[in-house]
Amino acid sequence: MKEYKPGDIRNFAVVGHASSGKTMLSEAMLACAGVINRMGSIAAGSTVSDYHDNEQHRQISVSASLLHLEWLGKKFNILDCPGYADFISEGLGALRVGDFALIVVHANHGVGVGTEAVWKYATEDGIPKLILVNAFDKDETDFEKSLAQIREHFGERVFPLTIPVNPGPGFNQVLDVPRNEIITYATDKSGKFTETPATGAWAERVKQLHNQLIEFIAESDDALMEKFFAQGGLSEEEWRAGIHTAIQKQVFTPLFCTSAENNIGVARLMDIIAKYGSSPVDRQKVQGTDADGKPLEVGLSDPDPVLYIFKTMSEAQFGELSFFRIYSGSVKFGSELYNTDRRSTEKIGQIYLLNGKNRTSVPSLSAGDIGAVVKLKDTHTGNTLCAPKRTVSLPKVVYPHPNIHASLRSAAKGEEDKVASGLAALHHEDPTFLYMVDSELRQTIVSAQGELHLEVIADRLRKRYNVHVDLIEPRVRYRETIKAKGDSKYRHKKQTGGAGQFAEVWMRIEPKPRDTGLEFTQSLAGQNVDRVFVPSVEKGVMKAAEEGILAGYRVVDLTVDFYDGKMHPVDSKDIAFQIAGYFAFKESFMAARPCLLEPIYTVEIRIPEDCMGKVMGDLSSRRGKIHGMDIEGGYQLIRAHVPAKELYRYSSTLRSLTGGRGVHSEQFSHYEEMPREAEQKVIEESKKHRQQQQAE
Ligand SMILES: Nc1nc2c(ncn2[C@@H]2O[C@H](COP(=O)(O)OP(=O)(O)OP(=O)(O)O)[C@@H](O)[C@H]2O)c(=O)[nH]1
Ligand SMILES: [Mg+2]
Repeated sequence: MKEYKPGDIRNFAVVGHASSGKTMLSEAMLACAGVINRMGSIAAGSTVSDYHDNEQHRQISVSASLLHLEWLGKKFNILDCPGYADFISEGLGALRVGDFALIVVHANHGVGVGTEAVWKYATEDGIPKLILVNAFDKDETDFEKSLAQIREHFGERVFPLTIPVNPGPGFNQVLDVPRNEIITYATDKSGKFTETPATGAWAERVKQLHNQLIEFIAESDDALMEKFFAQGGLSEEEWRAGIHTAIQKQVFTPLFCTSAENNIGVARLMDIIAKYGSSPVDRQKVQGTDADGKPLEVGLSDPDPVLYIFKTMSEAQFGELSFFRIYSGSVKFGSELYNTDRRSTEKIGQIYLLNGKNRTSVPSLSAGDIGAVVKLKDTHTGNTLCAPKRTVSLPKVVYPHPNIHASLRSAAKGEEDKVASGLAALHHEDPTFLYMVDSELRQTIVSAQGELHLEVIADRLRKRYNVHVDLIEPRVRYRETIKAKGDSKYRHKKQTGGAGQFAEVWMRIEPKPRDTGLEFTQSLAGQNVDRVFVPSVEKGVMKAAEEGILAGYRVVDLTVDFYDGKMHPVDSKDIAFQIAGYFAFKESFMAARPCLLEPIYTVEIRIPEDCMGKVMGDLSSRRGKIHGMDIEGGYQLIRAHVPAKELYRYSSTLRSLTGGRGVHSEQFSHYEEMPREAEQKVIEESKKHRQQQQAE
């Protein structure tokens, strides 16, 4: 395998809204470069990139795939990312290690939420963007309209380098602005093309665009600008030398037109990427921190290796694969590197170049390149690997919080350990998926980025770890409390068989303010009850409070006062007072106007203004109370308090109410008394639940 200098490497993430043609574009690039003889298709599940079962049967990308090829002597490392918002972590990792973003927009559907999101992320990562408008072979495309819409979103400096000449079915010609030519592509999907000079109206059009392009380029460099004014233009040599810098500085954002499906327009895009695209040399230095957390710069030409792990994945045929980008030094098979985040040493196993699932083993890779390594023992997504003598930690990608939750139910007994280790491994692989074992309600809550993400996680768990699980609605952590004072004089007496038991507990309870928990006191006077039984009574009370009395939820916000009782010289003992305390508490609780409290969440919702009506209507049907509204960057912000129960799968509802444009975050706020009807429902359900458990 050839070694590539950093300047000869093109690392880029192919990103964009769902189903815009990113995977087909990647496939077309592989065909152009001769990596594959013919293009596969999404329908047949035969693309190099979408090789996982769950991608093939859903016909969408679920994980980012690494592909590589050589074009005009340059090595392309392509990261084909999923467009579904649920799998945004894949795109975020790829954008972090890419030197530019290739943003794909579907010619029929235009800029979508997914397009805006990746634009924002690429901007935050400080990498240049190239836009590709795809599927010009479709009916009813309109180049001018697409361009105008894209400019509306991303600014007037979006500039077409190619324009479709004959859009619609049969589309195979584009006007090439830098070359002043019409390029005609072969219709056999080989990507081959012939060139002829533009004539007539096209010649006029291209001349005008050409001048505009040269102005952009001149703008990116003072020396070029001076020449531009002195000569009244730039020579071919001059503007070609300047185009790279102009793209780096984003003086303009190049736009291309293609039909990925038919491999039209792709080869010239690859030419431009090879000749003028960003390479690791354009980002020579990255900021990290040393062992003490002090800032430290990692330079491309530093001798010591520094690698960032942007993705890990467990594959049946490989085992655990860790994807990395090298920011300095090189990585060799058999060498040892230090994992700064885990504080452990890793031995580097086989290093691979990948094309989807096809791998080529290489002995080493050097600065600027991207590859994968197998069987690291304790390295996860977001970790930095470096030379043991110079520890570096590169900043981690910040992932969005999961906003959809479900409870994972084991359908078979005895699989708990397998489920637990599977969940831990899946979380390390995909940090946007979280899980929590809720010991109070004996459920495991899994949280993800969307419904589909949850399903994919459950699928992976079943297939990889061979367990039987399904997803159900989580139980809400209700609380029980009282609204009035109550009391009880409870006698526990057992005289049948064996040693007798006797205890009498007199108890008073009364409400306390919200969030103050349960307080146990004693105000015994006289000698009716020996003080040694106080802890016994307390134990009984606490047991009943833990178990719940009304509906099986923890009792809170009240004081219990054990003020008197009776005992028997022989039969009174610890267990007798525990039992009496337990029942005395239950009795006084039921006498004190008991009620349920429900958790209320603060929800922040961001939606386009035209969705206000629908979203507000839906919120009020969920018993939501609005307590703040703002306008921010053309979006409407709503802050509301919504009961936890009503938030189940809210993110899916919000997506469908807003065409995917609405997002929300939720955070626990406080407990509140429930409306009578809702309370009755919870009590009924808990009764049923208990009966079921008893029957089992
Ligand atoms: N007519 C036409 N169809 C296309 C073109 N590019 C992709 N498609 C089709 O559009 C659908 C989506 O294409 P993909 O390549 O999977 O799109 P994607 O952007 O990778 O999708 P996700 O990764 O799931 O977000 C598939 O049915 C493709 O065959 C194109 O240029 N023309
Ligand atoms: Mg795809």
